[in-house]
Amino acid sequence: MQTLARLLLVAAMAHALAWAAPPNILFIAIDDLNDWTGFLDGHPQAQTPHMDRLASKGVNFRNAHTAAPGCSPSRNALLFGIQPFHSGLYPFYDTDKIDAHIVDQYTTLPQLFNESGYDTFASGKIHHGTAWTYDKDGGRREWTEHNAERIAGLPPLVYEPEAGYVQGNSRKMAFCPTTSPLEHHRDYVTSEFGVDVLSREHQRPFFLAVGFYKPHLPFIAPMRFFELYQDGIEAPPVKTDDLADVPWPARRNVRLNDDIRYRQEGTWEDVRRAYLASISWTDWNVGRVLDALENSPYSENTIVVLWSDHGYHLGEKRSFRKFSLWEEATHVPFIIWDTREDAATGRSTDEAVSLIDIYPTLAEMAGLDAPSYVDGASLVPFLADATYQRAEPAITTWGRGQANIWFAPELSTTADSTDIGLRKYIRPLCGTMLVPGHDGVRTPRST
Ligand SMILES: [Ca+2]
Repeated sequence: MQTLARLLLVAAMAHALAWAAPPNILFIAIDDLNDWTGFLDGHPQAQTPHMDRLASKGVNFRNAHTAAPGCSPSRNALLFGIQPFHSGLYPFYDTDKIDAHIVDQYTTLPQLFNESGYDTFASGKIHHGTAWTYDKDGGRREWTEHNAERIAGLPPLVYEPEAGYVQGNSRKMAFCPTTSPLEHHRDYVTSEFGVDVLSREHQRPFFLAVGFYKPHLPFIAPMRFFELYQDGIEAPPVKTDDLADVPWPARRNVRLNDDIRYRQEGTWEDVRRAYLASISWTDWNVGRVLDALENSPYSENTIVVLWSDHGYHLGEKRSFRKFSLWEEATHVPFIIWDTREDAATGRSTDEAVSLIDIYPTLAEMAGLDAPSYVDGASLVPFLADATYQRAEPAITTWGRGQANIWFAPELSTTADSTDIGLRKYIRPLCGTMLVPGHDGVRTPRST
């Protein structure tokens, strides 16, 4: 008994130490994943058991929106911690192509952790562009270790076009299985890197970023993930007169040229099947990393955050891709699981939040001071109480002067917005931000 008591005491002390130590961060980035997941109910056939498991353990932000519905502006906003309308980073920039005088004034999220005593690891797509990192002159850096060389050295994947659909000989516009070994897929290499880092003994807290390329185009995945979707694929409801009552400013978001080809060729089902297969492939890779975390010594002192950089239309609102201010393109999966909690079970919120909130949230959770310019609001209150309500809306910007303001559902259902399939407004900002609570429904918390 004495031995048992001592063991229990040691275990209790270890638990207390785990709480006292800076938390590790597992930062899971996904490219172009909309709400077609089990935990967001965006498509009835979507199979995402691993992400669903994560959602069941953490807080599922069901009404989360990107800062901008394109890879580059979304990731720049999230990683630099600043809204496009404050930084000017509206368009598509490869991260290493942005003028230094613009971004050198900012500190990226991984840089903040690296400069605060963390070892920082990355694999796959975190920033947008061929540069893997944003390191400033003078020795400031983001990553202690980046897995770039392994990914750059991979052989081209072999497609099986007859088992899907490919536009011509395009490598990008392909919607079919691959026959290459798993090890040739970039996302497999990234999940493998995540497993490797989590299996190491770390002397310092770590920030591990795994960035999955799928389900971004081409919609390709190993055959086994296509086999999950052999039945007919349910099409999302698309009204034939869906755009008839959409105001002109909003019609600028429509990309009919994207839509026509698939309608004429009758290939929407192939495209949607391939998208779902790519999602399940991503989910499988996410699962590998989550399993490694849960089987590691870091399973009770790590904060997991999973996000996608924006959504995807897949035919809704007569559009194929992203690049719009409609919910199909702005709504994203977003989960935070703090493994330090003893009883984290299945909480979710419908409050509108933004991926711009990640920076201040992770900084606060790790006890770090975010730079004063950082936009967004910490989501820590939601982690303590998922029924928390806040005044701040989520703002999605697409190009200068265009934005959508997202509120919690109870604040945003007007007859007009419901009729046109928008739950909120699209209106030009004209250089002036709309004030939270501008509709008079709710007063900003700060006043
Ligand atoms: Ca993207």
